[in-house]
Amino acid sequence: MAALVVAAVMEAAAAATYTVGAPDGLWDMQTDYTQWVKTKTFHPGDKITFTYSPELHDVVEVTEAGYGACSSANNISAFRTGNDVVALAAVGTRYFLCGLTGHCDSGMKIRVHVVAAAAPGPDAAAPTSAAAPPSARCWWAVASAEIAALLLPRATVARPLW
Ligand SMILES: [Cu+2]
Repeated sequence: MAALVVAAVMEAAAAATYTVGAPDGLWDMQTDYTQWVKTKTFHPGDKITFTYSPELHDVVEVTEAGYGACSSANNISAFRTGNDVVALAAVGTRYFLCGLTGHCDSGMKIRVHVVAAAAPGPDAAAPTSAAAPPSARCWWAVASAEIAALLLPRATVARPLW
């Protein structure tokens, strides 16, 4: 039973890969990424894929300040293959934008919150080991039972039916 529960939790926590903007868009100038991320919950181990035409766009990972200012001047990393897979390795917030002039200002930016996977609940409380001590047999109960056992046959014998 415990193994089944663990397996179920592992299944629920399996890493996922999300294509940014999909299914209604991709990495483009039309998609509302604020809306898109609201439909997802990102956990460490998940990946996001930016799919786009490298002639039209790129992907730059930036700091929060860079995200706010639409500036890739102090970028963390840059991608431009058109099919860029980014691993969300740890809890935290990641910021990406398109580095082409004007694209970020037009909304081509995304902020991804990576949150811890729901932890399995605390282990069920171990069954209490404070079992009631074995009930002591009262000496008087034992004694009276033995006395009765001794007396009963004699009583029977002592009263022949003739
Ligand atoms: Cu662009």
